[in-house]
Amino acid sequence: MTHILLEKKGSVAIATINRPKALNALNSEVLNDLNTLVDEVKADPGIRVLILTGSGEKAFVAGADIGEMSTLTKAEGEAFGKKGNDVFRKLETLPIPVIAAVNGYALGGGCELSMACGIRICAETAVFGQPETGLGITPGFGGTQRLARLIGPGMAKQLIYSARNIKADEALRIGLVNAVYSAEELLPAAEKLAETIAKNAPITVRACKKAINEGLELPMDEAVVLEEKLFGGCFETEDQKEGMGAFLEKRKHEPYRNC
Ligand code: DAK
Repeated sequence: MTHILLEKKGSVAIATINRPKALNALNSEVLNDLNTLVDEVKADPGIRVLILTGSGEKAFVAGADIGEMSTLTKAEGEAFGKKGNDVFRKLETLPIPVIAAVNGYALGGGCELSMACGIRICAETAVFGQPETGLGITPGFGGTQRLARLIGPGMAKQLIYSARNIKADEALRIGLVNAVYSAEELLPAAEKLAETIAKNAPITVRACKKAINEGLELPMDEAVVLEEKLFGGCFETEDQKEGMGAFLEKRKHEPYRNC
């Protein structure tokens, strides 16, 4: 990968989008690297949680690359949108949890990328927004869909139609992020959260992600059936036996082994 740095700390992987001169804007190369990243993380059974952040002090991702997009034809624009949507969907459906540590601007495709991660926390300096209507385009990497699902259609419409950027405190108030930290505390907080998640039984954490993501797309009667199946699937795993056995024996469980 040319524009993504990948570091492993125990069972937590930290991926940093590293194109600071363009505020980590998403060009085709970065999208290709994101695709490779998801493949690599998925293929590594030792990784239980992925953190995604941006390099430098200013930006998480300042959007899709406006220079690259400016000359696209209609057909090329559609293909660029598909490329972004495919890789964001792949990230969203990665079986393990993904935490976006938003360290600065998360505009356009950057806000959309953070929303494809299941959990968002940010620095006080973070700025979110979907500025596309001010550029003569619509949000093209899932923004109209994920923002409306996350913060409700009324607030999503206001932000998208107005192309207004919002700061971290407003993002917290409307539920776009779960927590705000000082810039220095952001990554340690993301790592602490990731380590807490990584200590729990991995099979069940993955099952919970699948249940929430897929269940939200289903009518409730079908969603609870999905939950029942995933719940049933946890039984007879080594980790379920150890977790419940430890409780009954009044001892701390051994580290979960992902089996
Ligand atoms: N693309 C390319 N380069 C960018 C960029 C971007 N999105 N954002 C920043 N840069 C570059 C700047 O051009 C500048 O490069 P040099 O001039 O130094 O070579 C460098 O990063 C530093 O930026 P600034 O000098 O502008 O830094 P400031 O601190 O003054 O301002 C800023 C920071 C984030 C407020 C400003 O850079 C800015 O407004 N950036 C653009 C933000 C933006 O509008 N983002 C949304 C992009 S649109 C679709 C597919 C995808 C999408 C839509 C449709 N389909 C195919 C349907 C997605 C669209 C978007 O994401």
